[in-house]
Amino acid sequence: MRVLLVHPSPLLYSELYLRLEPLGLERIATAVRAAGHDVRLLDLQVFDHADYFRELDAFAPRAVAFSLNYLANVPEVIDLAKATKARRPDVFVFVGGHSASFVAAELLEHAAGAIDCAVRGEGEMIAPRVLEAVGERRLDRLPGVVTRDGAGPSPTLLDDLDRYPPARDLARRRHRYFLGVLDPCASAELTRGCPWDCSFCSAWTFYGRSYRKASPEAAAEDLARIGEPNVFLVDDVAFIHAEDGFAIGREVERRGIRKQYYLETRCDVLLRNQEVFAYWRRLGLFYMFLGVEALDAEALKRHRKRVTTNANMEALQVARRLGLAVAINIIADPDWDEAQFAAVREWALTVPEIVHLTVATPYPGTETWLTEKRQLTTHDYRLFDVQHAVLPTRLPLRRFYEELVQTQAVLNRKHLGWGALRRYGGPALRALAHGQTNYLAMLWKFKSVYNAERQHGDHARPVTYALAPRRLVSGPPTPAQLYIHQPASARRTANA
Ligand code: B12
Ligand code: SF4
Repeated sequence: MRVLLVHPSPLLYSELYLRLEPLGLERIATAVRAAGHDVRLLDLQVFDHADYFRELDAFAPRAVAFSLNYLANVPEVIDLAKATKARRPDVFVFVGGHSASFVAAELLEHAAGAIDCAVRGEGEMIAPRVLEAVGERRLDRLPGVVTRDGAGPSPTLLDDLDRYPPARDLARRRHRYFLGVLDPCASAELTRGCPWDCSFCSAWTFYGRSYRKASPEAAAEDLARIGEPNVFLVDDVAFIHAEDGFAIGREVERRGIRKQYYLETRCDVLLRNQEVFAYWRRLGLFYMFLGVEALDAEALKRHRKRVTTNANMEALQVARRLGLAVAINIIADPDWDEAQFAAVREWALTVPEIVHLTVATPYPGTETWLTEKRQLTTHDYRLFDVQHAVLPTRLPLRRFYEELVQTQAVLNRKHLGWGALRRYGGPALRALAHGQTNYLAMLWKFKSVYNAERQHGDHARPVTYALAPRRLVSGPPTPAQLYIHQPASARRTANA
């Protein structure tokens, strides 16, 4: 069967700093190919809708699968599904991915028949089974599958991360993938899942707090296959267990793989496992993202970050000592006033790190979606991208965005424009010599992307598709309310 896998367009965030390959779809592609299908992949981050319709006509797929990791992409995917069915009624259309998993039933409602099924959970095991069942009634008896007629049992986790290495050969225009000065940049996954449970995050609810790892050999083999000189390691929290990081590192060293790496981790993990990060520094670790989230103890507690402000600051010192470029995130609450923004600005100016801001957003999949008492001010999917305020703001909305953008502008002043060129002129020129212009192009884009007027104006757009209203819970949420993949403990109780 001919199968077309589609990743939607970029959102605000990735218009500026980075653009990354659709790793989830590449892994699914391997599984679908293994089942004997003819697969193509189209990434709308680097192609446009006209390309999609051309591909639809030229390749004439029997099935089209959309990846929906981000809520803000929901309207685009629904409209593409409708246009697909209007143009080629026989095409089987299905969706899956992180956000699709949390709003599966409402996607089917919005699509009014244009989406044949939504798939909850990881895609590698189930996608081939969905294709096998196309046109049959048993579709909604498959694990994780939701149709307008019913839903199958809970999705099952992939038992072995080594099994379906990403089909990177399917991603065209790979030179468009980059991460700041790491231009071009590929992605790879060494581990999957997160055992923590921060209240604002949906990584743990998706994977049921499970944590799996690739074998050192398979992880190194995958890195060796990558043509690009730079790699984004997409793990939620890198090197939770130092011994695993060392084991992969030794395989990387043995094979003489030389790349520059970006990874994300927690401050307490960096503090605990400094040696493994120092080791990876020698292997090429260049750039690190640390989830700081808040500068005060009360907010850290509210986010259930399970880390102290002191540990966060110590971790920054360690990263500096290791000589790493570091980006951190701070969560801005819509309740912030001018003084709170000013305090973050002041702090951001005193530290060398790239300080990035997101807006506290209860979205489906997070615990706060079930527990945050403040009313949502909008249900427009497009605004659930952690760059818009979906809760009431203490400041007038327009003023809130002005403060937000002014605070993000510290980053612009320190790390973009001429300042960045002074610091990274060498790598930027080397990239340019290889025809890579993604990084250089981003350096002067800040004002067109982060713009108070534009962000404020986004709230006035007509809403065609709106998120279903929340059902708040009074006590702690149950596993059934929280998780896509049920945690092992909940599975044991259910089976007892
Ligand atoms: C890498 C990453 C990114 C990359 C994007 C890469 C890309 N091209 O897709 C970048 C850095 C750009 C990014 C940005 C953002 N991200 Co992000 N990101 C991740 C991260 C860390 C890993 C994703 C990944 O590659 N995983 C590995 C692959 C193999 O898994 P996967 O893509 O999820 O695919 C699997 C399943 O989802 C499923 N699947 C996927 N597609 C399909 C399709 C079908 C048909 C089927 C059946 C199954 C299926 O099967 C795949 C294989 O198992 C996740 C955390 C996580 N653990 O998922 C957050 C995460 C997805 N991001 C998140 C957020 C909030 C964001 C941002 C909005 C803001 C931010 N500050 O991070 C921005 C905006 C996004 C944008 N489009 O601009 C949230 C999602 C929130 C939500 N529900 O909308 C997550 C869960 C992080 C979190 N802690 O909450 N992100
Ligand atoms: S924010 Fe990080 S540590 Fe917290 S649950 Fe999400 S992935 Fe895990």
